[in-house]
Amino acid sequence: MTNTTSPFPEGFLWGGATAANQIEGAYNQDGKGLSVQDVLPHGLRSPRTPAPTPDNLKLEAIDFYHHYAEDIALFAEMGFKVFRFSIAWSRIFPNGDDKEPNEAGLAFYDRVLDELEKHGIEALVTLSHYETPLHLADAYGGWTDRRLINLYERYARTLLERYGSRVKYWLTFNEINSLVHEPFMSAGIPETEQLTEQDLYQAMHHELVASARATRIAREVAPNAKIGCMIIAMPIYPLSPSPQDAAAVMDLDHSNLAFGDVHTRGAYPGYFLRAMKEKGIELNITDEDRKDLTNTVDFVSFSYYQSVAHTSDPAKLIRGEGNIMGGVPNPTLETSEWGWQIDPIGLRLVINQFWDRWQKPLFIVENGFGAKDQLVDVNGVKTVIDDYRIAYLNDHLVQVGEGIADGADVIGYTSWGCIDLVSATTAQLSKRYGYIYVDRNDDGTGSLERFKKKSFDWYAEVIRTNGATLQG
Ligand code: BGP
Repeated sequence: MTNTTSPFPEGFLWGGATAANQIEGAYNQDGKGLSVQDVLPHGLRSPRTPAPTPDNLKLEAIDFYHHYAEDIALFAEMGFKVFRFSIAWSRIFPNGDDKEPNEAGLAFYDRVLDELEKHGIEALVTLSHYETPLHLADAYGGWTDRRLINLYERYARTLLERYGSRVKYWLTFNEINSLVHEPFMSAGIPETEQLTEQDLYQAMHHELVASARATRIAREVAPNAKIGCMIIAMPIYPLSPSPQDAAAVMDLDHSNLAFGDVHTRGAYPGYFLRAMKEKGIELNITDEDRKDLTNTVDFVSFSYYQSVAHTSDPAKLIRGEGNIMGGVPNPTLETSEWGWQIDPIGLRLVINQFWDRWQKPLFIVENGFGAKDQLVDVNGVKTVIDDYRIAYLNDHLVQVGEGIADGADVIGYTSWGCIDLVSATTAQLSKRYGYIYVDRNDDGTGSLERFKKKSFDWYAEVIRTNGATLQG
């Protein structure tokens, strides 16, 4: 049945999301330094390489660096109200600790913003999306080193001063709760045998302080900017109805929610302090840190791809294939080709949980279906008949509508990989999310030509009708 009235409020920010390392390419052009992604040719499937290697698709990615105008025009054709992209830290500060920013890098994002403004598309900028400058990983040990707070502050100030009047929505760290699961990709932390949980949680603290400082700086230099945190949302179901399983779920959920709690409440919650104590971890938290943390965010953003199950029974604690959070597979759900469990209703659950808990506007900044696409010829036009993607997105958006009807203040939705890009976990191009197909293959061949998929017109219609055409 088609909705006749849409639950989506007027002015809802429809759009798409990307990250610099997954689209830009031009990895060493115009003064850009290396980032951790330039030495992760196979994502999380194999260790870093000492230097960039030709099998790393991210070095060229989809060459957004030279195709941005064409791509943004296609987003505008779909009616995007907002476009999420990240700024590559190493394009601005090539080593991360340089005294002065790289003007050529800054100028590139000026051009991107010019193009967005031309089409009336709002920018949603992530400051740090899995792209820590490689020098900060190699010479500092990434975010385990407290000095990164000041280096990030300099970077954030540079961006907020330069673009603060043009960019309204900012995210400080992509999926900040991934740090404890994927330290190198998420936070430039070398994964050596010496790495301890103490180091990881100290790094988490450094990022939380840095995030709060960015908010503080925004208040000073960009008063119209809205700052959000960004976390992986993952509903967790008890594998059985036993109270033990329910308690295990609560503990695991807490380990995620802590990141949102600090960002929205300005201090560590009791359950987190208890967990640190029980792990024997003593965090180095200064009085200045505590003060910084009180700079809380304007909104909460999150990615949502899947839910997981959890159990207190060690024998049943099997790690699923899913995304970087792992989790026990839920026997009631189907999975994508990459083992990610598909659960639209889970999205309504997290919208309600986050809204009830934090009472801050919510922005869904990632959601989507990674699948293999077949380019076909329809009446002489090349396209992809991606009904599976349309079904996934439709069903999730219907649940966003349900969450809004439940009373949650959801301000926008940017589907992940609105144009095909290089996958973060597997570094493949064949794991496609886009409304726009990009002719590039896993072996690096391809013309980079862009083609509209069936979902392109479908999403344009959803946006045009503000969600009224979704099939509930
Ligand atoms: C999130 C990341 C994105 C993105 C997405 C899909 O965790 O923030 O960068 O890539 O997941 O994951 P993948 O690319 O591995 O399919």
